[in-house]
Amino acid sequence: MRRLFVLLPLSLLLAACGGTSSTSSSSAGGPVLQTIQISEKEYSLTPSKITVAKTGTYELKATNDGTNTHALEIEGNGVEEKTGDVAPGSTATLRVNLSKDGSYEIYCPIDGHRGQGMAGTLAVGNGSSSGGMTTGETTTSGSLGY
Ligand SMILES: [Cu+2]
Repeated sequence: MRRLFVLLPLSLLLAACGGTSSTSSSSAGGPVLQTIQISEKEYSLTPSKITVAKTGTYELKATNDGTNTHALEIEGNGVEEKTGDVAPGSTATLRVNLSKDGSYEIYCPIDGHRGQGMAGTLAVGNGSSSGGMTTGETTTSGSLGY
């Protein structure tokens, strides 16, 4: 028995829901989508605002460009991972699976450095992702006092 698959021009559909076509699933330990370089020094992270388009596995490559020991931690949406101490001039790589859209905090967990400015955000999705839901447009239903 044979079945004829009629391939319709699906480009519109795929554009609308492009999430599920890939054969390599994005479960834990999937391929690294992007390595993000972060420079650490007293007392800042550069860049401090990072945006990536979609969920998945990322590597945060923290380079200590300062003169004190630093480290890097990411936290949010159920994720909490951090590097060990990173000596001045050294680099540490943190591999994280960011499986949810949203905002994650990145910061140096050492000795109050976070409060002194070694903090930033990593946003996943940002409404511009091709897969997943668009969270930008919320219909305000029921206007008050009509
Ligand atoms: Cu630090």
